[in-house]
Amino acid sequence: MVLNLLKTRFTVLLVAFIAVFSANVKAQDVYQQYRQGWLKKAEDYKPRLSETVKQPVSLVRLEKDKAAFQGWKAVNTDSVGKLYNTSFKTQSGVVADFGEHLTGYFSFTIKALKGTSDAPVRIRFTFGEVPSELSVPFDPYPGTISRAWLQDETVTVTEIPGTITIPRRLACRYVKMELLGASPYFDFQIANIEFKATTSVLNKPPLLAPGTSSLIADIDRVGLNTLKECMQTVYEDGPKRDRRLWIGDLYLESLANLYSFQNNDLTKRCFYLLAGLSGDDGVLISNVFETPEPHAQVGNRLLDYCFLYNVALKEYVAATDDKQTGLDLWPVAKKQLDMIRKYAGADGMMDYVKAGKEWWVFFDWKDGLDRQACLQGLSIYALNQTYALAKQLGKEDEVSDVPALARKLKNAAYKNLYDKQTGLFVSGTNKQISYGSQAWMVLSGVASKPEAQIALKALATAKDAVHPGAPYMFHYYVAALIESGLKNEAKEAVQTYWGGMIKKGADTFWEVYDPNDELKSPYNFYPVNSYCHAWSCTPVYFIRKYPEIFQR
Ligand code: RAM
Repeated sequence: MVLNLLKTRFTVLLVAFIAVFSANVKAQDVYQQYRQGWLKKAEDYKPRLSETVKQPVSLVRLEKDKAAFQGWKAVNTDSVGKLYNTSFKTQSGVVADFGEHLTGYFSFTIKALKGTSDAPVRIRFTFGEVPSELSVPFDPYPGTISRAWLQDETVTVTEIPGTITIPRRLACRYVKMELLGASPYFDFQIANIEFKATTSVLNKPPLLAPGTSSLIADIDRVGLNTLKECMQTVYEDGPKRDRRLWIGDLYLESLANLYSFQNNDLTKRCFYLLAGLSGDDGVLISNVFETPEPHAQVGNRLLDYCFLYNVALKEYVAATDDKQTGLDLWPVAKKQLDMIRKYAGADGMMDYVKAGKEWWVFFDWKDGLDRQACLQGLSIYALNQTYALAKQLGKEDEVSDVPALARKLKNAAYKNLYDKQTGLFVSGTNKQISYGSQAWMVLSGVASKPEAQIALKALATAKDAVHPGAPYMFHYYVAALIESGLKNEAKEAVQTYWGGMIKKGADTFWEVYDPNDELKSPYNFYPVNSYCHAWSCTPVYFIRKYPEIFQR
């Protein structure tokens, strides 16, 4: 009897414990009540892709040329008819040029020319965004990211005639075709190759002002191409690589989109998707994939990107007045500020060393860049921008500590990072001078306008100043020039940097571009760089937002 009573008590306790425990497990998801709704909205705003069938425009030969980008150029040789009308056995290694960057699906048709097909045919196709991808051997592969990003695909055709579509989505302008195996007892030809190109861009952007220089018009056109190619069912970072949504890339793409294609539903989708796939602790994950099920790259937490989500959301709400989206996602924006509160020291300086140990603090692909000033500046910027968003949404009372915190960080930055002697901002224990530090000290408002102008101008002659490593950082440098009123310098910087890519033959802008080192790669192998990269599209934003600077 006593035993029975004890047993019953134990069972009741166990059930109660399990109930409390599972409630706690669920309570750990800070967005539990919103998450499914956000993912549903992300799905609702998923765009339909437009499809256009494209044919190659010519055959080209790849030639070594010291003057060409990365040492390789494509020279027109024949019309595509030559490929179609001649035995493929005599043409192994031929390269077709589609004349423009395309993202989508590649198919080809094979037909017998002579005899009966008695064995399979094997062809290796290599797809390249730039000529070097078709010229530099991929193996032995020295890269630090997957070899499989490189777009070489071997196809074995067992039935002839036949039309085959390569299942993998590809991004390229050029395709090289090499014969790896064929029977000596029959002959065949490639009868047709084509590309089904996809994008979610449907609109044409407004025309530039009639007086716009041809260089600026070219930069705008190539920027629009870059953006269009990256706008698939999310804002991808690059259609060749990494083919996914990163917060930093989304920020710059959504700005460019606001002033061009105005596909605001895509922006909305991306905000909801990132929110829906954030961690249970409410912190955003830097990048997400759409298939086979939407999921995040678990564990990839990038501190600056969390802050930029807020900035991007604020810009979007301000430009579209879509307060509903702002309100839906306000809990996410509010939550990201916790990381600023966490690392802000009593002296008003962000503990960048600790943050760097616990997070990926990115800002640029640049070895040796000291990120203290960048992090301090972006933190101030994100606080102020999030407060502006709160004001738009009538939520100021929920972040009432923010203006004082922003002021504190700003005063501390001025006190600790400004060198009055040189007029430049320094970063870290070695007092490093960099473009990034000046840019973020200007954008955050730590520098007054005259100080900003002095700092940005002083960079040109500063010994050992760390230059931007990628167009991503260059964006913030140009934004700082504009912010400080250095309009001519801003125009000059866009013309020199992005115009430099145009002069080297870019038809889409690149992930990495160092004018002094064309072979630079964050992945130790430049053919795996992305040559149509979202964050490089931002001249579109600058040119169109500031016509008085760029369209005169
Ligand atoms: C690379 C991509 C992407 C960028 C991240 C940080 O994988 O270039 O665009 O956002 O790094």
